[in-house]
Amino acid sequence: MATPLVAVEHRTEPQDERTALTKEAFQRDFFNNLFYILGKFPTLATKNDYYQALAFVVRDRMLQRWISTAAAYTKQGSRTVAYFSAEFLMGPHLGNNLVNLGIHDEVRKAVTELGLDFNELLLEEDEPGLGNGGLGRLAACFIESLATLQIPSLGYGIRYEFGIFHQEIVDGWQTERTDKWLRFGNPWEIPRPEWAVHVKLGGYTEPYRDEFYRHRVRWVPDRLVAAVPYDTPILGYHTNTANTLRLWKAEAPESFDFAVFNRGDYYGAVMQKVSSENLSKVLYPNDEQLQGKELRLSQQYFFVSASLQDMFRILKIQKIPVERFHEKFAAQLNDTHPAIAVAELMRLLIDENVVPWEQAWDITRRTFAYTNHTLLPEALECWPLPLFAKLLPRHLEIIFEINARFLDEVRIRFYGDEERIARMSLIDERGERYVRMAHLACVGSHAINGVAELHSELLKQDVLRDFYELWPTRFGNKTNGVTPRRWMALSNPRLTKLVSSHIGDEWITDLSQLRRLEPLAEDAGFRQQWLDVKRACKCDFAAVALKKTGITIDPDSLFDVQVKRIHEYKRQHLNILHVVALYHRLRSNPNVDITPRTFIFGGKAAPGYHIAKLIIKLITSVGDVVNRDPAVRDRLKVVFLPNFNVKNGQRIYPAADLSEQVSTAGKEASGTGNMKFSMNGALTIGTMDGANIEIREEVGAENFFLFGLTTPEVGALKASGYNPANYLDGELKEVVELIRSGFFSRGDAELFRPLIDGLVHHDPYLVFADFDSYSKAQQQVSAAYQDRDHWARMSILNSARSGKFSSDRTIREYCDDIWKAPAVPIRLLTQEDVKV
Ligand code: NBX
Repeated sequence: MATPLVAVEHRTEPQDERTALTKEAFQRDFFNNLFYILGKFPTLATKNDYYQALAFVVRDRMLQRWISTAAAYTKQGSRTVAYFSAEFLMGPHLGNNLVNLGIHDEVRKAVTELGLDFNELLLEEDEPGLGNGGLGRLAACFIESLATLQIPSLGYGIRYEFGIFHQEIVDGWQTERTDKWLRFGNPWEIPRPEWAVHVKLGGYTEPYRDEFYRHRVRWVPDRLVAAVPYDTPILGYHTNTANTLRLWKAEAPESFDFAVFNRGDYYGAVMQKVSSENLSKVLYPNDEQLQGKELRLSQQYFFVSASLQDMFRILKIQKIPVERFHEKFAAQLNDTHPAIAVAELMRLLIDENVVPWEQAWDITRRTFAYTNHTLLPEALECWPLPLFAKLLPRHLEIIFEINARFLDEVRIRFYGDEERIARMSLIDERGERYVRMAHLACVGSHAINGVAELHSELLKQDVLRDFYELWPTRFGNKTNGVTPRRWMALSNPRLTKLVSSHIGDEWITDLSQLRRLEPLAEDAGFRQQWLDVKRACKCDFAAVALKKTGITIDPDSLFDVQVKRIHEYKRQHLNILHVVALYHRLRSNPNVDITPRTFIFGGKAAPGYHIAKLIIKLITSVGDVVNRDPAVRDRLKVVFLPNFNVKNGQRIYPAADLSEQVSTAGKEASGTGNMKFSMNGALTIGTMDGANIEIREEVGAENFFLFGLTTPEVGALKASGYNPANYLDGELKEVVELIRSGFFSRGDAELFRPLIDGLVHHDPYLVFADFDSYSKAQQQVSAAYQDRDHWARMSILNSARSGKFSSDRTIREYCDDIWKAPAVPIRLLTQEDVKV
């Protein structure tokens, strides 16, 4: 046997010969896979075939961990975290699995030696974009941290056939194409049809007496859908743990559709099959905006019911009585999307396991905890009662009962306060009746948290104030984090190498160790190396930008980046107004001395969000003019990078000098992009919002460009009757007039009117009120960037002080305070161990 290439001190026992970690074995298996799995030989093989052949090389080397992990948890009946999320924005698996297995560089060498371009193969992976933005990506970071911390856990969600749409820019406008990520197959998942379950929908309920003459309720559905689990292994970094992401695919249950209901009606049966499959067909592309569609509620119930049934199956295998459900499982609700789980667990306990109400309620509350991700009122999920009754008649009854008992408790605590009762009710009865999912989540959970200090405070003072007054001890904060494996080690190998060469590599699992870089900020040689790394990343990104947009950008200009979903509250329009102001300054005084900048934007707008789409059009239109104008002499460039996703993000964060985090104070729950930028050495220009506040606290006010109104100031200004027109003077007025005149729209003065009129007359997110302060902060940025040496110092300190924002820290807090789930180290099994 050839000698192993890899230092594998984290592995407690050797793999077998079949999955050896040698260059020879990698190469041998690569060609075997091409031949035996893909049925190709090199002349006919596509790049995607090569990617898949490599993916299977890696997958084979994960299975020993995966099987050993499952075996250990099953045998020990370990306490398990179940992370319920309608979204998991995983991003490409191959690179991350290579990093976490500790074989990235060795496999790269093996592939390169075969004459193949390793990076090109990695780019072949169609990323699973099963999420909209921050919330879905947070779920992905969390399950990676859970595995790294060796916590038994399952991610439960939906295997959407089409993930978040693919964005193209056509004539400056966003257009959407479906995301066919499964087109060439998915080497990372294993279907488990043997564990499929049935999910009921619709119909009616009826009381009956069982064989012991007990009062029971029967739910007679009018539809059944089969939920088939597809499992993906989630590796911890340099551990033996491989946890599971279990995503449900909807299928038609043969027996039910074909035999019982549609005898003789072949066409009808096929149609029913198609409609069943619709449940996991497509991810709803709206973030922070409720759509109120029946299919969306069906999706939520579908994955929640399947997951809870799966948890009962696991209990049974491990011979744990249902009464101990909450001892086996800690279930986290990622926002209210899975909140129907509260009623579903009650139903499963009461109706299907004959547990008495009080005990079932106790189990349910001890099982669930709820994370809120938004303060925006339009994002709070409320389902019209008739729709709810039609789809989930039994759950509505259960919710009414939960509500009656809950409101009794409120009545006693707050004697005579009928207004409070109406405010807190699970049913909104102010007009048309709605089920309030956030209230259901609160009532059914033993812990409730926000995702940054400010956000958690505002929850208590505002959105969930009544619940806080009733149960203050249930409320807490868990500031978000991101995984340094994907967001540094994988995406920024140059920085990783530089950092590790000075402080070793323990920072990858203990990010607080980055603090040891602080003294190096005073070392001129280190600063130069740091700047060299940043410049190389900028050059890489410039090549990407050129390829994707045709725009040439200068790596020595300041890369000023705003990438995130397009939203009025995130204020991409504040940014572009400032770009126009700079342009105006340059045109008015061609000799003005400005710091050359490249403004980079990226992000998707919800397809029905017209103003957001118009903001994209404004950005691309300003870019068209500015990028072509010789008077600007390449001192300003504006790039809109299409289809911002995890893959593109991995190239953008390392290349950024300046991170734009400019939401109206009090609106962005946390942000997580802000953390990725800071870790990779970008400085932030930002408001006192979300986790920006904590980033500034960590990195130091002197290394952060603060601007804008604070949350209380926003409140006061709005209360006093905000009139944006009052701010329309000086440079801002000239900027607005320039856009209004049609200068950026080939003379079409109507094109941007909805956006501009909206700002002048309403401006709900106080763009005008913050413009002056923003513009001044940007001048400080420009001045600071002139002193490259000082900028390097600030950049190093941003990274060195970003340790708090590792999702490992966040997950530890969830484990300690909410889940009470200890680590379970995994001993690798050999094939001998698993023989029957
Ligand atoms: O969750 C985001 C917040 O806006 C961020 O501030 C925060 O950092 C992040 C993680 O906590 N929320 C978010 O991404 N929401 C959605 O994507 C979303 C998706 C569907 C939906 C509502 C919101 N119906």
